[in-house]
Order: sequence, then structure tokens, then C-alpha cells
Amino acid sequence: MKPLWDIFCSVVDNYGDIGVTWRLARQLVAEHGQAVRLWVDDLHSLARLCPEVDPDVAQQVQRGVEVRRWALPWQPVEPGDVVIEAFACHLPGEFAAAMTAKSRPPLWLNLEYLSAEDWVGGCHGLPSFQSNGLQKFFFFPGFTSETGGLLREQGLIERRRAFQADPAAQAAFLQSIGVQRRPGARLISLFAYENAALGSWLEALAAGTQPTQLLVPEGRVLRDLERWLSTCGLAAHDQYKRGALHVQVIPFVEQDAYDRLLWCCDFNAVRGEDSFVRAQWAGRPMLWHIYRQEENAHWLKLDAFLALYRKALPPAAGEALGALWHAWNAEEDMGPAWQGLQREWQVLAEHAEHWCREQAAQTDIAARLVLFYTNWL
Ligand code: TRH
Repeated sequence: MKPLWDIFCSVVDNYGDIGVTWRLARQLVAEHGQAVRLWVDDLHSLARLCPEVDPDVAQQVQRGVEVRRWALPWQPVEPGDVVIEAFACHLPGEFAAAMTAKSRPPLWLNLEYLSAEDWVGGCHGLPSFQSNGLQKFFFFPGFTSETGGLLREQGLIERRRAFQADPAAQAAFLQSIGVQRRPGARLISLFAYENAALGSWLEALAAGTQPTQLLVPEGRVLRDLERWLSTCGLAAHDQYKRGALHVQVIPFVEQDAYDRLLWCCDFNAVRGEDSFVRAQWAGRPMLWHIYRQEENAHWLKLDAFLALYRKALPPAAGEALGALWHAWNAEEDMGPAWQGLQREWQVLAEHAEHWCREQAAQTDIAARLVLFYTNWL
């Protein structure tokens, strides 16, 4: 019998919670032969990432994963062999009780948010006793061998490189989302939260000596784009030209297609957690709009990642990248930082591939989770 994993995902906001758990669930099934039930309290969010999902169906199998609506009141169900609560969402009380009632209670894990902070390695894998007598283990994704690693499917980097070496495949993909690559233009994708700094970046791109084609998936940043363009009601396929900048709104695509978008682009602006990791696997320079946390805790996370990422970079390139990321996240003038980055473009492009290679040499989250379970047995 295959081990059965119950993964619980409460969609707090946006697509990161469901993005990570959906990716993990698929990978556990496809690469490790595990059986997975993914419990989701908002199937509409999942349907954006995987359009085959019917948000009105409480139980369905998609890509080998049993997708279940996490509805209340909870209907009794026998827990599987491993239970993951993603991002500290709380298990339904009845389900937690059913775990203790099993003759062999399941392995219980909390899958945490990704962080490059130093303390993560020390806390990864630690157990904590719960009031119901069970132990819960903390599983921390991260960038070093002491952590739980990053989500990365088998053969991902090879597929990405083959795609990047195939202009026809890229053109066909871009065409499928209504984009035609403009000759000589640098291609940039922009996925971000609302950001008052957007206007200054767009000004810099419009005034640049090199043409830029900016692709913006439908979403929260469109309001700032509308403000800059002095328009409203932007929707997929709308296009505008301002100086050297050509902007195009594109549809929000399913999760695997988003990878291909990142792979096509010379530079990717990403946000949150999952798109941030996918941009690293794209092997291209990037700009991270980190999810804002209370008491500015996100700045520690941002700087911890920058410290790691910049280790192997010459100081000038590291400073240029840091200045850009700081300006973006502080919502300050992007102009000078963007100019500064141009001088380091080649170094940063090479470094992005180097970083990707280095990270891809580590074991991924799904494999580490399966190993964790095997060792626990
Ligand atoms: O959407 P995010 O901002 O999500 C999260 C959540 O807000 C979460 O609460 C927070 O803690 C976390 O950020 C840090 O960003 P993220 O994580 O990048 O998730 C976006 C997902 O959407 C990712 O799986 C990629 C996917 N995506 C598509 O599938 N198609 C698209 O067109 C785009 C733009 C994204």
C-alpha cells in the first residue's frame, strides 16, 4: 500500500499557500509514488493555477492528486500516514482527534514559510509536543543543506535549459498567451503587489537606450500600471508604448505555463514565495517583491537572502542588485538603482545561472520529506 499524505492548505491570501502545496502534492505523487489528499478551503484559487479543477466539486482527482474541499462542519475521515499542515494552518479538531485515535498515529509536520535566515537550519526538523500527546515536526524550506530545501521537480533545470535553447518553442509559447517577441527588445515579466515605485521604474525603462518589452500578468499591480498610463480597466492583451517601453498585459496562466513565461524572459520581477523560487530556477536575474510582514520582519528575510545570493558576486554587482531590491521594497525611486544595474547586467545574468546550478545540486523538499518520513518510521 502506498503511504497516504494529507496536506492541509488554508488560502490566507493570494496564491502562495496553494501554489506551494499544489506543487508539492503533484510531486509526491508523480515522483515518489505516494498517495496524496490535498485539503483546500478555497478551490477557486487552485482553479487559477490548474484550470481543470472544478471549484464546485468537493472531491476530485487532478494530476493524480485527490483534491478535497476543506469544508466545515468537518466530515469524519480516517487520517493517512503523514499529515502536513502548511504554513501553520490549524487542522480541523476532529481530524487531529482522529490522528490520536489511530493505533499508529501519522507523522505530523508543519511546513513553514521559506526563509534564508540563519536560525532556520537550527530549527528545521525539530519536534514539539502537542496538547493531544502527539509530536509535531517543523519542516523549514531553505537554501542550505541543514534546511528542508526548495521545491524542484526532477529534470526541471534540464527542461528549462532545453526550452531556453529553443527559440521556436519560446515563440510558440509566447504566441499562446498573445505575445510576439519584439526584435531587439529585452523581455521582462512583472508579478508584484501594489507598489508605489512602479512608476519610477517604468519611467526608467521608457527612457532607456535599449527597448524593453514588459509582460504583466493580470493581478494586483495593474492598478499602479493604470495610474502610470493614465488609463483604467486594463485587461489581458492590452498594449501600450511609451518611449523605449512596450507594455503588455497578459492573462494569468496555469502554474506550469508561468514557469515557461519566466524561462522566456531576460529578467523577472516576482513576489511572495513560490514565484520567487521559480525565478531562481529560471536562471535569469530577478527582482523580488517580498510579502510584507508585521513589524517589518520581511526586511530581515530579504537581507538574509541577499547576503547568501550575493556571496559569490563581485561587490559592485552585489551592491547594484541590493540597491534595486531595496528601492523596490521600500517603494522608492527605482531610476538610479535601475541605471546602476545596467552596468552589472552581464555579471548578474551569469550569476543567476551559477546560483541556480548550486541550488539545484541540493536535495529538493519532496525528496527530503519522503526521507524524513522513512527515517521516522
Ligand atoms: O501570490 P503570492 O503573493 O503568495 C503568497 C501568499 O500571499 C502568502 O500568504 C504569503 O505568505 C506568501 O506569498 C509569501 O506569491 P507566490 O508565492 O509567488 O505565489 C504565486 C503563485 O501563482 C505561484 O505558484 C505562481 C503562480 N502563478 C501562476 O500560476 N500563473 C501566473 O500567471 C502567475 C503570475 C503566478
